[in-house]
Amino acid sequence: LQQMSTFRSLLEKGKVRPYYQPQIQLTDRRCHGFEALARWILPNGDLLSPAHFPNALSDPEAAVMLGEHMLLSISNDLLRWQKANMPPFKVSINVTAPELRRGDYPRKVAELFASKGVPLSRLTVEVTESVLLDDKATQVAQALSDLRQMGVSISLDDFGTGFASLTHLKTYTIDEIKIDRSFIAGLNSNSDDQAIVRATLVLARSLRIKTVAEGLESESQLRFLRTLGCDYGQGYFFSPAVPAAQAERYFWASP
Ligand code: G
Ligand code: G
Ligand code: MN
Ligand code: NA
Repeated sequence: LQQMSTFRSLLEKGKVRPYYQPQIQLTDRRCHGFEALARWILPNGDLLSPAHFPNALSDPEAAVMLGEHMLLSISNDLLRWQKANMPPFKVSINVTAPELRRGDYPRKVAELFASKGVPLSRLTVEVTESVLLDDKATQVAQALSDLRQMGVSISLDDFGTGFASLTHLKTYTIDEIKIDRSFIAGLNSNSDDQAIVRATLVLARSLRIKTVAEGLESESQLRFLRTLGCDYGQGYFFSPAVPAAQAERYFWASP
């Protein structure tokens, strides 16, 4: 309980912020959008990823708090970018099962974006397959379906590492899959990884699902993925996640 109120005050003090990692269209290297990644800014200026937040992703209550905080911050950034006449690029947010289980998530997202005057088509919700396999899978599926009807895009994160990926592509209406970085890492050396990535891209294209390669770190990975028709790339080769102001500069500097 004490830890929860500590986490809440951390969020309220603005110590946790979305950082934005660019997603680049591989054909022309244009900036297509950004994935928002939570960063805890420590007193000495160091950044902590949620993987190291105490409880943030394992405790349902903390996950809900983090999600609300991220969504509010992202909507504020989107509004500011809209006022600065930036083109309507997309922003992705990572969403967990506890948030989607609650039933009121789509309505809350809709109300927040309506209050800012930001269209819901600016937002992509990233879920992992484990979210789809939640105990309350029916509620989760309903929430995703409602979000999509409202104009939010749905992205399947860490694709290929979970269970029954192909069933999910059939059951849910998915706009995008993110090929897990473990497959991208081996692209230039491992023929199994090449085969998996190639097959995933063919499958996605025939289902008219967009593809993002995660963890893109080299020019040779970029060439391989572009040749095979992968739509977007995200990784240190382009940029790590950066603060909102730097993301804005990155966007304007991109082709
Ligand atoms: O950048 P990286 O170290 O942040 O991310 C570590 C893990 O934390 C990844 O699995 C990423 O999806 C997740 N993550 C990053 N930001 C958020 C967030 O705002 N909400 C949730 N639920 N997960 C996040
Ligand atoms: O699980 P998810 O894909 O949402 O989280 C993204 C994670 O990948 C974050 O921890 C982010 O910092 C990390 N990441 C982003 N780009 C790269 C990259 O090029 N290489 C590696 N190794 N990790 C990356
Ligand atoms: Mn993600
Ligand atoms: Na991922």
